Amino acid sequence: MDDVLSIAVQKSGRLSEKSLDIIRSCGIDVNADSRVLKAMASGFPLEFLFVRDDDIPGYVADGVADIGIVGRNEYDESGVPLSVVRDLGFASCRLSIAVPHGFAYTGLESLEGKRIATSYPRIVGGLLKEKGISAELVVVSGSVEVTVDIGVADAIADLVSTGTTLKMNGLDEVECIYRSSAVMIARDDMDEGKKELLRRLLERIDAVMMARHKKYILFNLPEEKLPEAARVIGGMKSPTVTPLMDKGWVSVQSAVDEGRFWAVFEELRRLGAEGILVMNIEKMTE
Ligand code: PRT
Ligand code: ZN
Repeated sequence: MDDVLSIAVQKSGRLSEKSLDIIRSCGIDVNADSRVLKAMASGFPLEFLFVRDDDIPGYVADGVADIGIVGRNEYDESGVPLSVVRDLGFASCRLSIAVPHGFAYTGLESLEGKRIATSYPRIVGGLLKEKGISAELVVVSGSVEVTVDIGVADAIADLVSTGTTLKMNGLDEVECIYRSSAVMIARDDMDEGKKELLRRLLERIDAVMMARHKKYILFNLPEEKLPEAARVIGGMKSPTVTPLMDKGWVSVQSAVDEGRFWAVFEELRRLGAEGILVMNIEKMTE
Protein backbone atom coordinates (compact mmCIF):
# COMPACT_ATOMS: atom_id res chain seq x y z
CA MET A 1 0.00 0.00 0.00
CA ASP A 2 1.20 3.50 -0.77
CA ASP A 3 2.20 5.62 2.16
CA VAL A 4 -0.29 8.02 3.68
CA LEU A 5 0.73 10.64 6.21
CA SER A 6 -1.78 11.31 8.96
CA ILE A 7 -2.19 14.71 10.58
CA ALA A 8 -4.05 15.53 13.79
CA VAL A 9 -5.67 18.97 13.84
CA GLN A 10 -8.02 20.65 16.30
CA LYS A 11 -11.64 19.74 15.64
CA SER A 12 -13.13 23.03 16.69
CA GLY A 13 -11.45 25.99 18.33
CA ARG A 14 -8.93 28.76 17.80
CA LEU A 15 -6.56 26.61 15.72
CA SER A 16 -9.03 24.79 13.47
CA GLU A 17 -9.59 27.19 10.59
CA LYS A 18 -6.02 28.39 10.27
CA SER A 19 -4.67 24.83 10.43
CA LEU A 20 -6.89 23.90 7.49
CA ASP A 21 -6.11 27.18 5.69
CA ILE A 22 -2.39 26.58 5.62
CA ILE A 23 -2.81 23.01 4.36
CA ARG A 24 -5.31 24.18 1.74
CA SER A 25 -2.87 26.84 0.50
CA CYS A 26 -0.55 23.91 -0.22
CA GLY A 27 -2.98 22.62 -2.85
CA ILE A 28 -4.36 19.97 -0.51
CA ASP A 29 -8.10 19.91 0.01
CA VAL A 30 -10.14 18.24 2.68
CA ASN A 31 -13.83 18.18 3.26
CA ALA A 32 -14.14 19.23 6.86
CA ASP A 33 -17.78 20.33 6.68
CA SER A 34 -19.17 17.59 8.81
CA ARG A 35 -16.06 17.55 10.96
CA VAL A 36 -16.04 13.82 11.22
CA LEU A 37 -13.25 12.18 13.18
CA LYS A 38 -11.27 11.21 10.07
CA ALA A 39 -11.17 12.49 6.49
CA MET A 40 -8.93 11.73 3.52
CA ALA A 41 -7.52 14.78 1.72
CA SER A 42 -7.37 15.17 -2.04
CA GLY A 43 -4.26 16.42 -3.83
CA PHE A 44 -1.84 14.74 -1.39
CA PRO A 45 -1.74 11.42 0.50
CA LEU A 46 -2.79 13.01 3.78
CA GLU A 47 -5.37 11.78 6.25
CA PHE A 48 -6.90 14.21 8.74
CA LEU A 49 -7.81 13.36 12.28
CA PHE A 50 -10.02 15.98 13.97
CA VAL A 51 -9.54 15.92 17.73
CA ARG A 52 -9.30 18.14 20.84
CA ASP A 53 -6.06 20.09 20.93
CA ASP A 54 -5.03 18.64 24.30
CA ASP A 55 -4.98 15.17 22.77
CA ILE A 56 -2.80 16.02 19.76
CA PRO A 57 0.71 15.60 21.27
CA GLY A 58 -0.29 12.26 22.83
CA TYR A 59 -1.83 10.94 19.61
CA VAL A 60 1.29 11.83 17.65
CA ALA A 61 3.51 10.25 20.29
CA ASP A 62 1.41 7.06 20.29
CA GLY A 63 1.44 6.81 16.49
CA VAL A 64 -2.30 7.41 16.13
CA ALA A 65 -1.21 10.30 13.88
CA ASP A 66 2.20 11.01 12.33
CA ILE A 67 2.15 14.78 12.65
CA GLY A 68 -0.06 17.40 14.28
CA ILE A 69 -0.75 21.12 14.53
CA VAL A 70 -1.06 22.40 18.07
CA GLY A 71 -0.21 25.42 20.24
CA ARG A 72 3.40 25.30 21.43
CA ASN A 73 1.97 25.68 24.95
CA GLU A 74 -0.01 22.44 24.65
CA TYR A 75 2.99 20.62 23.22
CA ASP A 76 5.39 21.80 25.93
CA GLU A 77 2.83 21.14 28.63
CA SER A 78 2.30 17.59 27.37
CA GLY A 79 5.93 16.75 28.04
CA VAL A 80 6.01 14.14 25.24
CA PRO A 81 9.22 13.94 23.23
CA LEU A 82 8.47 14.91 19.62
CA SER A 83 10.05 17.25 17.12
CA VAL A 84 8.71 20.72 16.43
CA VAL A 85 9.23 20.77 12.67
CA ARG A 86 7.77 24.23 11.92
CA ASP A 87 6.51 27.26 13.78
CA LEU A 88 3.44 28.20 11.79
CA GLY A 89 3.12 31.64 13.37
CA PHE A 90 -0.64 31.84 13.87
CA ALA A 91 -2.64 31.73 17.13
CA SER A 92 0.14 33.57 18.88
CA CYS A 93 -0.35 34.32 22.54
CA ARG A 94 1.64 34.67 25.74
CA LEU A 95 1.52 32.97 29.09
CA SER A 96 1.54 35.73 31.69
CA ILE A 97 1.44 36.20 35.42
CA ALA A 98 -1.55 38.32 36.45
CA VAL A 99 -2.34 39.63 39.90
CA PRO A 100 -5.26 41.49 41.49
CA HIS A 101 -5.01 45.30 41.84
CA GLY A 102 -3.03 46.15 44.91
CA PHE A 103 -0.78 43.07 44.80
CA ALA A 104 2.74 44.51 45.11
CA TYR A 105 4.44 42.60 42.30
CA THR A 106 8.14 43.28 41.82
CA GLY A 107 9.15 40.13 40.00
CA LEU A 108 8.68 36.36 40.15
CA GLU A 109 10.03 36.34 43.71
CA SER A 110 6.81 38.11 44.76
CA LEU A 111 5.10 34.75 44.13
CA GLU A 112 7.05 33.00 46.91
CA GLY A 113 4.63 31.13 49.15
CA LYS A 114 1.59 32.19 47.09
CA ARG A 115 -1.13 30.12 45.44
CA ILE A 116 -0.97 30.40 41.64
CA ALA A 117 -3.79 29.08 39.49
CA THR A 118 -2.90 27.81 36.01
CA SER A 119 -3.73 25.23 33.36
CA TYR A 120 -0.02 24.90 32.58
CA PRO A 121 1.57 23.40 35.70
CA ARG A 122 4.51 21.88 33.82
CA ILE A 123 5.55 25.13 32.10
CA VAL A 124 4.86 27.38 35.11
CA GLY A 125 6.20 24.90 37.67
CA GLY A 126 9.35 24.41 35.61
CA LEU A 127 10.02 28.13 35.48
CA LEU A 128 9.41 28.67 39.21
CA LYS A 129 11.67 25.76 40.06
CA GLU A 130 14.38 27.15 37.81
CA LYS A 131 14.15 30.49 39.66
CA GLY A 132 14.13 28.75 43.05
CA ILE A 133 10.67 30.00 43.96
CA SER A 134 8.34 27.77 45.93
CA ALA A 135 4.70 28.46 45.33
CA GLU A 136 1.59 26.29 45.41
CA LEU A 137 0.18 25.58 41.95
CA VAL A 138 -3.61 25.36 41.81
CA VAL A 139 -4.32 23.41 38.63
CA VAL A 140 -7.57 24.29 36.88
CA SER A 141 -8.62 23.34 33.37
CA GLY A 142 -10.49 26.52 32.47
CA SER A 143 -11.71 29.92 33.73
CA VAL A 144 -8.38 30.54 35.40
CA GLU A 145 -9.19 34.26 35.54
CA VAL A 146 -11.94 33.81 38.16
CA THR A 147 -9.85 31.85 40.67
CA VAL A 148 -8.55 34.92 42.50
CA ASP A 149 -12.03 36.36 42.88
CA ILE A 150 -13.43 33.14 44.29
CA GLY A 151 -10.54 32.89 46.73
CA VAL A 152 -8.69 29.77 45.57
CA ALA A 153 -5.58 31.57 44.30
CA ASP A 154 -3.53 34.73 44.98
CA ALA A 155 -2.32 35.14 41.40
CA ILE A 156 -2.69 33.35 38.06
CA ALA A 157 -0.56 32.30 35.09
CA ASP A 158 -2.76 32.18 32.00
CA LEU A 159 -2.74 32.62 28.24
CA VAL A 160 -3.34 36.16 27.05
CA SER A 161 -3.84 37.56 23.59
CA THR A 162 -5.61 40.93 23.77
CA GLY A 163 -5.64 41.20 27.58
CA THR A 164 -9.39 41.92 27.69
CA THR A 165 -10.23 38.85 29.77
CA LEU A 166 -7.77 39.83 32.49
CA LYS A 167 -9.02 43.43 32.59
CA MET A 168 -12.63 42.30 32.79
CA ASN A 169 -11.73 40.19 35.79
CA GLY A 170 -9.87 42.93 37.63
CA LEU A 171 -6.42 41.46 37.10
CA ASP A 172 -3.19 43.18 36.04
CA GLU A 173 -0.84 41.42 33.65
CA VAL A 174 2.53 41.88 35.31
CA GLU A 175 4.94 39.56 33.52
CA CYS A 176 5.06 37.47 30.36
CA ILE A 177 6.82 34.19 31.13
CA TYR A 178 6.39 32.27 27.87
CA ARG A 179 5.36 32.84 24.24
CA SER A 180 3.41 30.49 22.04
CA SER A 181 2.06 30.08 18.52
CA ALA A 182 0.83 27.13 16.51
CA VAL A 183 3.54 24.60 15.68
CA MET A 184 3.70 21.46 13.58
CA ILE A 185 4.92 18.51 15.60
CA ALA A 186 6.10 15.15 14.27
CA ARG A 187 7.29 11.77 15.47
CA ASP A 188 10.93 11.03 14.75
CA ASP A 189 10.47 7.34 14.05
CA MET A 190 8.37 7.49 10.87
CA ASP A 191 9.30 5.15 8.05
CA GLU A 192 11.14 6.51 5.02
CA GLY A 193 8.01 6.79 2.87
CA LYS A 194 6.27 8.97 5.44
CA LYS A 195 9.38 11.03 6.03
CA GLU A 196 9.47 11.79 2.31
CA LEU A 197 5.79 12.85 2.41
CA LEU A 198 6.52 15.13 5.37
CA ARG A 199 9.49 16.63 3.53
CA ARG A 200 7.25 17.39 0.53
CA LEU A 201 4.55 18.86 2.74
CA LEU A 202 7.03 21.09 4.59
CA GLU A 203 8.46 22.31 1.30
CA ARG A 204 4.99 23.45 0.28
CA ILE A 205 4.31 25.04 3.67
CA ASP A 206 7.62 26.94 3.49
CA ALA A 207 6.72 28.26 0.05
CA VAL A 208 3.35 29.46 1.31
CA MET A 209 4.74 31.00 4.51
CA MET A 210 7.57 32.75 2.71
CA ALA A 211 5.20 34.26 0.17
CA ARG A 212 2.95 35.58 2.95
CA HIS A 213 5.69 37.92 4.10
CA LYS A 214 6.54 39.28 0.67
CA LYS A 215 5.06 41.53 -1.99
CA TYR A 216 5.99 41.50 -5.65
CA ILE A 217 6.79 44.93 -6.99
CA LEU A 218 7.10 46.14 -10.59
CA PHE A 219 8.04 49.68 -11.65
CA ASN A 220 9.64 51.81 -14.33
CA LEU A 221 12.83 53.67 -13.50
CA PRO A 222 15.39 55.92 -15.17
CA GLU A 223 18.23 53.52 -15.97
CA GLU A 224 20.89 55.57 -14.18
CA LYS A 225 19.04 55.08 -10.88
CA LEU A 226 19.27 51.29 -11.11
CA PRO A 227 22.20 50.73 -8.71
CA GLU A 228 20.53 52.84 -6.03
CA ALA A 229 17.17 51.13 -6.53
CA ALA A 230 18.80 47.70 -6.24
CA ARG A 231 20.28 48.73 -2.89
CA VAL A 232 16.90 49.98 -1.67
CA ILE A 233 15.14 46.77 -2.66
CA GLY A 234 17.79 44.51 -1.12
CA GLY A 235 16.80 40.91 -0.35
CA MET A 236 16.75 38.06 -2.88
CA LYS A 237 19.26 37.95 -5.70
CA SER A 238 19.43 40.85 -8.16
CA PRO A 239 16.13 42.26 -9.45
CA THR A 240 14.91 41.43 -12.95
CA VAL A 241 15.52 44.36 -15.30
CA THR A 242 13.96 44.78 -18.76
CA PRO A 243 14.69 47.68 -21.14
CA LEU A 244 11.72 49.87 -22.14
CA MET A 245 11.05 51.41 -25.55
CA ASP A 246 11.62 54.83 -23.96
CA LYS A 247 15.35 55.28 -24.12
CA GLY A 248 17.01 55.56 -20.74
CA TRP A 249 14.17 53.81 -18.89
CA VAL A 250 13.94 50.25 -17.57
CA SER A 251 11.24 48.10 -16.00
CA VAL A 252 12.27 46.45 -12.71
CA GLN A 253 10.65 43.54 -10.84
CA SER A 254 11.48 42.07 -7.46
CA ALA A 255 10.07 40.57 -4.27
CA VAL A 256 10.15 42.85 -1.23
CA ASP A 257 9.66 42.08 2.47
CA GLU A 258 6.21 43.20 3.49
CA GLY A 259 7.53 44.81 6.67
CA ARG A 260 9.81 47.09 4.64
CA PHE A 261 7.34 47.72 1.87
CA TRP A 262 6.38 51.34 2.56
CA ALA A 263 9.96 52.43 3.20
CA VAL A 264 11.00 50.83 -0.11
CA PHE A 265 8.03 52.39 -1.90
CA GLU A 266 8.90 55.90 -0.70
CA GLU A 267 12.58 55.52 -1.56
CA LEU A 268 11.72 54.32 -5.06
CA ARG A 269 9.38 57.28 -5.58
CA ARG A 270 12.22 59.57 -4.52
CA LEU A 271 14.47 57.93 -7.13
CA GLY A 272 11.86 58.71 -9.78
CA ALA A 273 10.12 55.34 -10.09
CA GLU A 274 6.84 55.45 -12.00
CA GLY A 275 3.96 53.07 -12.64
CA ILE A 276 4.61 51.13 -9.44
CA LEU A 277 2.57 47.94 -9.40
CA VAL A 278 2.35 45.79 -6.26
CA MET A 279 1.09 42.20 -6.15
CA ASN A 280 0.55 39.52 -3.56
CA ILE A 281 2.70 36.45 -3.98
CA GLU A 282 0.94 33.14 -3.62
CA LYS A 283 3.93 30.81 -3.27
CA MET A 284 7.68 31.23 -3.54
CA THR A 285 11.03 29.58 -2.84
CA GLU A 286 14.47 31.03 -2.07
O1 PRT B 1 -11.77 22.07 22.63
P1 PRT B 1 -10.29 22.06 22.61
O2 PRT B 1 -9.67 21.42 23.83
O3 PRT B 1 -9.75 21.53 21.32
O4 PRT B 1 -9.84 23.60 22.60
P2 PRT B 1 -9.41 24.56 23.79
O5 PRT B 1 -10.63 25.29 24.26
O6 PRT B 1 -8.57 23.86 24.78
O7 PRT B 1 -8.41 25.54 23.04
P3 PRT B 1 -8.68 26.90 22.26
O8 PRT B 1 -9.31 26.63 20.93
O9 PRT B 1 -9.31 27.94 23.13
O10 PRT B 1 -7.15 27.36 22.06
C1 PRT B 1 -6.29 26.62 21.29
C2 PRT B 1 -4.92 27.27 21.31
O11 PRT B 1 -5.01 28.61 20.82
C3 PRT B 1 -4.28 27.44 22.67
O12 PRT B 1 -3.67 26.26 23.15
C4 PRT B 1 -3.24 28.52 22.38
O13 PRT B 1 -2.09 27.94 21.81
C5 PRT B 1 -3.91 29.37 21.31
N1 PRT B 1 -4.41 30.67 21.82
C6 PRT B 1 -4.15 31.87 21.25
C7 PRT B 1 -5.21 30.89 22.87
C8 PRT B 1 -5.41 32.28 22.96
N2 PRT B 1 -4.74 32.85 21.93
C9 PRT B 1 -6.24 32.82 24.02
N3 PRT B 1 -6.40 34.03 24.10
N4 PRT B 1 -5.80 30.06 23.76
C10 PRT B 1 -6.58 30.56 24.72
N5 PRT B 1 -6.82 31.89 24.89
C11 PRT B 1 -7.75 32.25 26.00
C12 PRT B 1 -7.05 32.47 27.34
O14 PRT B 1 -6.90 31.24 28.01
C13 PRT B 1 -8.01 33.40 28.06
O15 PRT B 1 -9.09 32.69 28.63
O16 PRT B 1 -8.42 33.45 25.74
C14 PRT B 1 -8.55 34.22 26.91
C15 PRT B 1 -7.73 35.47 26.83
O17 PRT B 1 -7.91 36.15 25.65
P4 PRT B 1 -7.78 37.74 25.61
O18 PRT B 1 -7.83 38.08 24.17
O19 PRT B 1 -8.94 38.30 26.39
O20 PRT B 1 -6.46 38.11 26.23
ZN1 ZN C 1 -8.01 22.03 24.77
